[in-house]
Amino acid sequence: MIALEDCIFCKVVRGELPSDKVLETDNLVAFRDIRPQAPVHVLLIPKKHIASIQDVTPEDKELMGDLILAAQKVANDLDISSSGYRIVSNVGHHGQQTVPHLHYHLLGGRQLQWPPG
Ligand code: DGP
Repeated sequence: MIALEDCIFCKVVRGELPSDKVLETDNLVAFRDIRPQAPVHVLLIPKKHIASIQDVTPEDKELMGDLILAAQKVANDLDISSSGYRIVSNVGHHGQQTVPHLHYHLLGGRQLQWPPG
């Protein structure tokens, strides 16, 4: 558990850390990853602090749907919807999650490989 005031993505939400935002709504923000792994690499986060997908509760159902619809909109806006893309959410140690605030990575703009390793 980390204090919310120390969470870097909560700082992005509050505008205390600069970010290259591509979309913002009442309940979520989408911004470019600081270490892009593809020509398009956007992070989609809920404004509400949720540590990971493992911490989602039934009350977050609508929010989780909004994140996927936002990812679809960003893919359209950034012109990767016809070429295709990947949405990934890393969870915990084996998932190699490094920031404990739920986020979806939206990756596209090049041919991605599978399996991810
Ligand atoms: P994960 O390893 O799945 O928890 O992904 C965290 C991602 O967050 C990683 O790709 C790098 C990115 N990241 C970390 N700190 C910052 C930051 O301050 N700004 C931005 N834009 N991205 C960050």
